[in-house]
Amino acid sequence: MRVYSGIQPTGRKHLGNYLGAIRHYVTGQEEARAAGDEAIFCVVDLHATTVAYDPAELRDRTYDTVAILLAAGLDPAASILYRQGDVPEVPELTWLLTAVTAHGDLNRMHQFKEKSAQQRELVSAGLFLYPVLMAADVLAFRADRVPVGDDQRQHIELMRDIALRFNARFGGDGEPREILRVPEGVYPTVAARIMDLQAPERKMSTSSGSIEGTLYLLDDAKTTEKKLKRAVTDSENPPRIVRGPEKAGVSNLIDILAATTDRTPDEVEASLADARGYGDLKVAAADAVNATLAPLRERYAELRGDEAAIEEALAVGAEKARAIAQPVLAEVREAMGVGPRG
Ligand code: AQP
Repeated sequence: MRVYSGIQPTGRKHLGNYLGAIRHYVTGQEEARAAGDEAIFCVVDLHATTVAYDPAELRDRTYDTVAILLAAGLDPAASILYRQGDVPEVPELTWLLTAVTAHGDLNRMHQFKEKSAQQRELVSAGLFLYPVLMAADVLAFRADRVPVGDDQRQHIELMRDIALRFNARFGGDGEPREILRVPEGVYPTVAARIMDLQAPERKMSTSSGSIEGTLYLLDDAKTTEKKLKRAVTDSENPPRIVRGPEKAGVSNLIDILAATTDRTPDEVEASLADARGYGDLKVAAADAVNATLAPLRERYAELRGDEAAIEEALAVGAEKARAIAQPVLAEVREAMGVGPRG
């Protein structure tokens, strides 16, 4: 059972990234370890080049992101942690997979529509091909399970279609051979989509949110508390601490509190049934978020300064990753008739 996931080294990582993805990486690492396997995690620097970016900053953000993953509990001795740009098999596979990717499918991707609308100077071809690069990331490792937040569902479905279409087209006659494994997305049951605190109808996001609406993992405890206390709720009188379609802000705070205290949203609602108002929910959420993130914040401060150690961990990861991806790529090339006969 192989677990795989990737994260962009863009911007500052936020609570949505943590609750929707990073903390499940750690669980995935432990599940894989128990099954005698290594989970694989990637910092996807090539994905980050698909929108306007600053090259020097990309390297810094890559170190920031690796340090966050390590601080959250990823162990490079137990898992494979690598930087996407260090594994050239992946961009090569991306190109090969474009042969079985429909242009129309890429055109339908929500993320492409949203992000292309945000670009001021250039909508790059890379942004359009982003989902194929993401498919290659996972398919190069024959991963079974991909822990991601809810916003990635469409990309995962496309990745599955690409794998199925590849096997059908190049897996031989009769019952097609599974050259590429068809992976499954694994989505959190609570907090799969954390919303912006100031605009709770929109997801918390690196590129499109406001600073006030985004809880950065490395915000200090006071800032976290301030942002949560100012979170948009609603004007229901008397206030009701329950989830509902008309209560996006309150629902989001309930989800955050549930995920950071390992309870269900129903349990959180029950525990606050006698609360005087939304202030109680906000204070409880701030305390829980700060308690959850305190060890990560502390550990990050210890790790981030040593870039040589981070590079060393990434080099080990890249070597292990390439050893897995190379035979997969060789099989893909052979099946597609690319290069010399194998
Ligand atoms: N709001 C969210 N709630 C739950 N999960 C989320 N994820 C992202 N936002 C939320 C999950 O985080 C993982 C990493 O996502 P990424 O590689 O796209 O990193 P990012 O660029 O920092 O993520 P953003 O904020 O989503 O950036 P924008 O909005 O700029 O694209 C993924 O598993 C994702 O599902």
